[in-house]
Amino acid sequence: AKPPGRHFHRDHQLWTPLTLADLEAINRCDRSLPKNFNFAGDVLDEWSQKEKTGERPANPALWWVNGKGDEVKWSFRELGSLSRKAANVLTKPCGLQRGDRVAVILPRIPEWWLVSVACMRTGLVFMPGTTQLTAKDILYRLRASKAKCIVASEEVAPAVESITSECPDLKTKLLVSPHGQNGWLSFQELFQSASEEHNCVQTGSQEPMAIYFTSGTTGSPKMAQHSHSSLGIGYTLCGRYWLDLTSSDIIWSMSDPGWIKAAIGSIFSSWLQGACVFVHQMAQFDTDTFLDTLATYPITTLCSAPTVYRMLVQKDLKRYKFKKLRHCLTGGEPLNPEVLEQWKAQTGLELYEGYGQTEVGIICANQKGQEIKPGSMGKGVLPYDVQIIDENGNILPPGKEGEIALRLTSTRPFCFFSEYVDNPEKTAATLRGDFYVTGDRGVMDSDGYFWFVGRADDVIISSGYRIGPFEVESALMEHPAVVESAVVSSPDPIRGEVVKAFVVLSAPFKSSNPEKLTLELQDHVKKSTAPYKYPRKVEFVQELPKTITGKIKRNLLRDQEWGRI
Ligand code: BCO
Repeated sequence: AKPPGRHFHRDHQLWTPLTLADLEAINRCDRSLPKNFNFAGDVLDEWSQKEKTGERPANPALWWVNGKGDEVKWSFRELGSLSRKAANVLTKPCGLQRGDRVAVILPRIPEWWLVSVACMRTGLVFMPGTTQLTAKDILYRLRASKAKCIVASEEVAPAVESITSECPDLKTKLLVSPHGQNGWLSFQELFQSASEEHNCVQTGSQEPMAIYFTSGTTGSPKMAQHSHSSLGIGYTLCGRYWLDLTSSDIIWSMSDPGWIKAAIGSIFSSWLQGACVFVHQMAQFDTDTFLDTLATYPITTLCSAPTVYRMLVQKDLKRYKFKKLRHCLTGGEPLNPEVLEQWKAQTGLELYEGYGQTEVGIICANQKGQEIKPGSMGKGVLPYDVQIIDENGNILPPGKEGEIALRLTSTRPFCFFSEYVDNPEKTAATLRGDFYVTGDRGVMDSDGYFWFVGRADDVIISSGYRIGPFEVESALMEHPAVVESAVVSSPDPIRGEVVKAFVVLSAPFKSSNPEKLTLELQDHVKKSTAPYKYPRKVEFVQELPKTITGKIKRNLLRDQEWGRI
């Protein structure tokens, strides 16, 4: 039961730091949320204190390499002072104020961590995006969010430049690069002269902290907004029991900084436990470099998409001796049991799958110490009550397929996203009776293990990316060869599923060479929207199957692809 009206220091004058046990108690619903919470002030600065008093091992907070001999190692104390400098850059020369939204589109460079923590310190709402975003994607994000500032790297700057005039709310462009550019403030230059003195803002626990864009079946991506506590406190149990981290560990979670998985693995879960976050900035993903990294650095914990493990088990893993690796995790898409078995046979290590969503974080996991059932994504994790429900919101018994859902108590769980910004209809559509519906279908067995079946809608989960068919169809429609198209998932041995486009050609292109036209369309999509969404398979058809009202039957095409009809 919750202790009645238990409040922490910010509501009284007494200052007692929140301990990890306090944060765990909040996650177990044994304590109420504090009125105020700030991850930078309440967690990172506490680890900095523990470093000072010798209560934390001499393990960096951030360890970054780029494979070209460059290396950065920061303690929590250094991360503290550098992120305070970055906070002063954002508030002083950039003129940003608490609550302003900041788009952050950077590759895996140390500055991404500095800017993210600086946003927390100043109460700015950060909106990470992958560097694969095109000018059109960035324009949509800046306009939809009315972002005041964009922080970008050199490779993204030209795309931003091309659309800036269409973004009236954008006041500041901050470039992270050793070279200056007209119309941009230089992060490096301003950082040099910024003060290390900064008072962390006492943000409210439920105050907005971050926005992630998520794709659905229809329309453009939605803005899922998270609060300081949903991200900053909500991953305490995940870090301890799924990632099995302590302050002596070094975790390599290799998601691109644009995805919430990077925030989970490379900020919140890891730093809540005081672990070291390891980052390898690879120019391009490459299995040899990946394996060499595990053999070179004392990484204890690895978290990567199933696609990466599917690529790795193609190699002769016995040739590699991993320096310190002891715990491996995966999530973002379903893991095939064969890959788990192959990984275990070759490395002697288990693979602990977790399942979650940008909106609600980790929902199910194979936690350390729990028996793994290959092919299952584990059991529901606290504070969630995970159930399988039918279309009317009734709980289904074990063994029955239905929609994976989270039972809601009288208040919205604190670790939930707060809303889809400016989209009350889509926010409301996630609720069915007493449940939040994930949009994924699954089965729970009699031991309480969950098994993923597939999406309830048309969203495609490929290589760990969630891809909305509408976005790909819209990109294809811009090409003169395309009269209409239907985009569905298709099986793939490495990527789990890939994007397949069924295309009806316009008259002038009907006699084109199909291979050449396929490449042209793929190239076109890569330029129009983030390249990871491009259709890896294209089939030209005379017409698309439709309902009597003219709606394209994507489900029919998908079932055909998966051999279900
Ligand atoms: O495979 P291709 O070469 O044909 O195409 C690739 C790239 O070459 C291409 N591309 C990239 N930038 C380009 C470009 N083409 C033209 N111009 C550019 N500027 O586009 C394709 C991109 O595909 P990719 O990203 O899958 O690349 P890659 O190298 O095959 O990487 C493989 C993975 C596995 C490393 C990558 O797919 C990956 O990181 N996947 C994981 C995604 C992830 O982290 N998802 C988590 C989402 S958050 C979540 O699930 C919530 C959980 C609580």
